[in-house]
Amino acid sequence: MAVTPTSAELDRLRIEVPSWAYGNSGTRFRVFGTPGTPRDPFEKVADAAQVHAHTGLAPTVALHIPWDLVDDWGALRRHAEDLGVALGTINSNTFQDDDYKLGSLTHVEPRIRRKAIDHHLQCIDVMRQTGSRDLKVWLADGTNYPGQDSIRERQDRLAESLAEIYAALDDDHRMVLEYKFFEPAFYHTDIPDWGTSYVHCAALGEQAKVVLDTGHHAPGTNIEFIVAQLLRLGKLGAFDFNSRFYADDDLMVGAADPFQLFRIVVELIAGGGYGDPDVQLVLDQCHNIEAKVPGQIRSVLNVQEAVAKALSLDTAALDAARRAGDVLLANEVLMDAYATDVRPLLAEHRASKGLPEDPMRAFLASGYLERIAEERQGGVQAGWGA
Ligand code: PSV
Ligand code: MN
Ligand code: MN
Repeated sequence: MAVTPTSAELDRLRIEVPSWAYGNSGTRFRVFGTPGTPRDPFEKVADAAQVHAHTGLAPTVALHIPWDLVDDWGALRRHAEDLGVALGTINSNTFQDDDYKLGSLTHVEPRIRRKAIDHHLQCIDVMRQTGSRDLKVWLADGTNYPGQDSIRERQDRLAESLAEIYAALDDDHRMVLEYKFFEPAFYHTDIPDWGTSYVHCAALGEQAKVVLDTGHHAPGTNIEFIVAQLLRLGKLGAFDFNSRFYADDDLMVGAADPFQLFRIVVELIAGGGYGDPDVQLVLDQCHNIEAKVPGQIRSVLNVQEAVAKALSLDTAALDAARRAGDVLLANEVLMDAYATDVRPLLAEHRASKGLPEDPMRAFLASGYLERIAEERQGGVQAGWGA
């Protein structure tokens, strides 16, 4: 009962990859090194370009400031373009500085808020040079103990700080505001959920949108509901894709729960967000034990499979079943799409675009990993603790 997605429909998929996925990462127990780890942002972009070259799905690379600071943004931009990709979202960072121990944009001290706001203004300046549209704000702000600070006053300070940053955006820029229900703060976080992010974005204006990171919810949360609601409100600006078993695990998207990913994409399509450049799909992952470029290739292919399955949904049959109140049939139509083996179709689709039918095998056979292991000595950690 499934339908076959068209080539044009499949072609609308674009996934941004994060520069930090190519650096070494780990847990607080250990960071394992990987041979060939990039030593600078240029090498991270080169690795990201491999993902796009083999999949045709990942044309932009998100950067993190200050992890990816360079002297010459024009040179990094040209380097990316020469390799067939572009620089994408600029992520701010107010979580690795002692000054931010008790907060950044929400901090009780004006001096610290000023510093955090200025950092975001610096990021906006970087965006002008990289040609980036989106400033992504994720804050580690929050408290660990009841009574530690005023939840209400922190919201007011947050609103004020965000307004100053928002006012500095160019007309073609956006601010995308991420929420997370815990960690590193454990009692409360200042933007714990989509509702809080939405409230701030709505107050800021049209250029502010919510970021939904799939790993930032309590277990059991119905994420596709949030997708449907934010699309309905015109406020879903971006996804950070990854998957989790327990907390914010940042594992490969589609690895822990491919059915959840499918359900999310079904709502994305139903709400008109699929293929809409205003709903940016981004990976936010770390590859602690697996090779990084193949990990990214697997991830974008997992998203592509979920999209192809969701595009296989017979929406007319689903609609008819829903109107008839036929619960079992509606569920069956949905599950038919999920059960469709889209791999042959996707292999054919890739071949028609001059891409390898099996991007993973093609990349592994290319010799790239061996070459970077030989050429790059002393790669750095992906920012965490660096
Ligand atoms: C921390 O939870 C985090 O994973 C957020 O999801 C950000 O998007 C990311 O780090 C990069 O700053
Ligand atoms: Mn994220
Ligand atoms: Mn996260």
